[in-house]
Amino acid sequence: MKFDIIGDIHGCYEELLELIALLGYEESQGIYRHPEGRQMSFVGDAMDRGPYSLEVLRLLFRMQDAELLNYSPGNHCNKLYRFFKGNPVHVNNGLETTLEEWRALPKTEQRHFRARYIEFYSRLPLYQKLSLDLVVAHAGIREDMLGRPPSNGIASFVLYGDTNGKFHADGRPVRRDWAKSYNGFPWIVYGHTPTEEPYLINRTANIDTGCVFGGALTAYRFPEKTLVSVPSRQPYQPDRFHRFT
Ligand SMILES: [Mn+2]
Repeated sequence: MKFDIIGDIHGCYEELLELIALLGYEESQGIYRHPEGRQMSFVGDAMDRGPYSLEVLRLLFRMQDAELLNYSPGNHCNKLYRFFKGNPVHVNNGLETTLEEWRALPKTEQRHFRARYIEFYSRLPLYQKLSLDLVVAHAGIREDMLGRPPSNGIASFVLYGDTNGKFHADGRPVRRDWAKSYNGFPWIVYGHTPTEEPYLINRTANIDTGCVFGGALTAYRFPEKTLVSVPSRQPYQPDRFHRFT
């Protein structure tokens, strides 16, 4: 099986459709299939901050209904799930934009969307083991975590990354670069931390090129290990991009 792994979308529906077309997928009744049988995979964080979070999610729901979805959640997916379940969450960091779209729906559609999202999320794996040599996880994963039973430690790593509980003065978490010391066999494709260019090191690929911050939406083709991207239509916010050193 060959895969096209797509980075953090964050509501950038127009760029997503453009990228899917550029990758050669064809649409029929809202479902996207590749003539050569390739499959899409997503690193998560489909929603929040960008303009069309609900449309992105509806596309993912249809793919899930057609049993063609390879998707594992990011921290934004997890927070929306907790909100819809009625748990107390801070409505910030882009969740407010998704909720604004959702609250604009008629009440019955709101209820239906919430129930569909809860079902969507509960069916997702923590990370995707797509083949012997390919794993997709939102913020990455360490090799020693692969194959271990799910735990809070693994869930936290996969959703939020390799953080040490410390924060910069502006409130951003201090991010540790697990990929720099990764020496495992499977390729790990992930997102979560926006960078100006895909960050490729060892057998890892961070493909969050900050589409919602005016960068690009990027796909990593596997096993070819080539990159395909489309430019963002959002305003460029240079201070939102991380620099791995
Ligand atoms: Mn994220």
